Amino acid sequence: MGAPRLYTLVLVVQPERVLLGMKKRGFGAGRWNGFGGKVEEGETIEDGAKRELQEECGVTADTLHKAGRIVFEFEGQPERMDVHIFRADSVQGTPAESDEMRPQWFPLDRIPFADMWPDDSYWFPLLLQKRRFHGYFKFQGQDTILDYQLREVADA
Ligand code: 6U4
Repeated sequence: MGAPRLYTLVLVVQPERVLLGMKKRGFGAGRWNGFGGKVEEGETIEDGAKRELQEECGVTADTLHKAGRIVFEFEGQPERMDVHIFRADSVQGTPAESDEMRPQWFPLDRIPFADMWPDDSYWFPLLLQKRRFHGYFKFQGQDTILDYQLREVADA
């Protein structure tokens, strides 16, 4: 099995609310998620995260905080995803719909877990508590978690 491919995921979290985007096309379409995508050649992971946030919902983050790192494996698919997850506390600009995402703020007590990737229910509480984590999730299709590990770390 080769090295996993690098991806980013950014969650904008404010005291009462979190910004999620409805993925309109491609991988994970139909689910609410943070903003992110593949890290491109020649950019740092953090720069890739900021770029995707800007491209997908039109806002700019000055500072990203490392939140976690999760490797995803999909049964029968050779390429694993190494997703670097960041938290942004403040952003500049007003979230706007893009070709890929329809952004919406959700109150922290009404996060739409039923319409998100199933792994999010496991690690979102850690992210909201500003605790750092490393994880691994093995999926069958896009709905079934076959196996997982999740642990807190001192440095994500
Ligand atoms: P293209 O369409 O090739 O330009 P790109 O925007 O670079 O794609 P995309 O949208 O395929 O990448 O990236 C997938 C996004 O979904 C990344 O932000 C990581 C995220 N993601 C993948 N599996 C996930 C999972 N199980 N749980 C989760 N986010 C996941 O919360």
